[in-house]
Amino acid sequence: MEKTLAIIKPDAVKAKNSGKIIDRIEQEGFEILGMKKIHLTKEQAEKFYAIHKERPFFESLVEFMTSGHVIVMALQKDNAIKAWRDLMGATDPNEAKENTLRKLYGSNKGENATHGSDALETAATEVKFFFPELA
Ligand code: FUP
Repeated sequence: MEKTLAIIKPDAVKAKNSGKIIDRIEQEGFEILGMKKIHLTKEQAEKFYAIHKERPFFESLVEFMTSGHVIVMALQKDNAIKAWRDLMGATDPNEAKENTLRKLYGSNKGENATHGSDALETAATEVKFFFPELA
């Protein structure tokens, strides 16, 4: 069984879409190993997204991710990393498939409702970042 890190981003929490997203996670057969609602500090967001440090959108990404509460979750399922990314849909909600979370609840490439780890190594790092007890 694989683990991945999922985040319900500030736009979706503010819009009161987190319940619907968590329901979908359970319906799709993920086990929620850990879950907490937190307000990221600037330092946490910068560290979490350090890989994007040189990208032009880094500053707005950090600002957005610290603009309100997020819900972070450690999810488990067979092929959890791909399964969660498939359920989220493409980064840009306008390009995401019908019925994916980003299509349903995202607004644009920045405010796109959810985050998911993109590979085994990043999933391990990201789960440990928020849930060291599960690593
Ligand atoms: P994803 O793995 O689908 O979350 O996409 P990326 O790793 O490419 O991007 C990570 C996050 O950076 C996105 F979720 C939102 C932000 N981003 C922007 O704000 N603008 C962009 O043009 C691309 C990404």
